[in-house]
Amino acid sequence: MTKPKDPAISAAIPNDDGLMDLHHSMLRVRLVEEKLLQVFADGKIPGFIHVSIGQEAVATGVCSCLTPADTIFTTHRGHGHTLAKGMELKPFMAEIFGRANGACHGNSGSMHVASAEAGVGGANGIVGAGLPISLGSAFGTAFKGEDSVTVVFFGDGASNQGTFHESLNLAALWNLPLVFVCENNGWAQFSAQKAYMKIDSIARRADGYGMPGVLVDGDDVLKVRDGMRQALARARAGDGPTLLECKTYRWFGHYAGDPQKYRPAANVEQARTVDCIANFEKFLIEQGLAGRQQLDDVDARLRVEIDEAIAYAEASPAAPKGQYLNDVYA
Ligand SMILES: Cc1ncc(C[n+]2csc(CCOP(=O)(O)OP(=O)(O)O)c2C)c(N)n1
Repeated sequence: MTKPKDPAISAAIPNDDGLMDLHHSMLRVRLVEEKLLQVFADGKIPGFIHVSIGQEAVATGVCSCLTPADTIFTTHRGHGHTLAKGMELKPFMAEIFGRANGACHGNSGSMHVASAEAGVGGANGIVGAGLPISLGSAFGTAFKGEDSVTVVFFGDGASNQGTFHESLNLAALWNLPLVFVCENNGWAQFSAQKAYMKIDSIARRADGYGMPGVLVDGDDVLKVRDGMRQALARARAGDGPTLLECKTYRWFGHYAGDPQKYRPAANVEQARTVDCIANFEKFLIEQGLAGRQQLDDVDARLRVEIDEAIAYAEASPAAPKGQYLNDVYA
């Protein structure tokens, strides 16, 4: 087994195969979303999509620490979280296309996709709505004595919703096995963070509710993993929730096709100088863990897998009208 060249890194990271998995997961999310942008522009996807390109280290860093029994809840910008948690690509893609063979029979589309098998409790188009739902999920597993953990992803904008504050308060009070992951990309729709909140770091808010608030570099997959591991250990030991803030950058607009007239071009350029995947590839090569050709091969295999998933989605029948109340839980 190849070891990282730097002995300090080698001691901290005993399993180099795990590192290649992290690369695979981040690159898969990026390539899937790049493809989604193309097919969306071609008018093949109903509704809106919101991509997380540039933010892949958060999804991968967090989800790589979880087991299939753990459950995540995500947002309108949730493709990466869903795939990194283990949802299969073909039913995912068919769902985004609104097809009957999709994971939710074409009823959910991009913004409400869910998969019980993969432990994806659901995306949500209502900002901040995942937080109280995750509270119920964590309460349920704790009540039944299971040792699984619930994780909820949300944005910096969502941290101003009442649901954020109510959920953190109750989760801390009840010592729930829950990790709150704030993916802070500096923007909420068309507003920069400093236009809607006075503080820089959302992690500081944890103190007000009696739980640890941890701020990590959300563009470094290994740092996200370190933060997540600590939060998970706390949750699994019955010590309660953690607020993990991952600072990252939004490379594209709020939604696919957003012309971003409200955003200075320099801000977009600056965001794109921070590339979690390119940085991680550099690290793998420098540490002697992968060669350029090997990484290019991963890229090529992923593109084949993605093309097959698109073909599967396009060949799937459209979701029949009139079925929309079939899977409603009441
Ligand atoms: C309750 C509610 N208010 C407003 C909106 C419109 N809206 C959709 S996404 C968004 C911004 C969310 O920002 P953030 O939570 O930071 O997530 P990001 O888009 O940056 O991932 C807003 C205001 C909504 N969908 N739901």
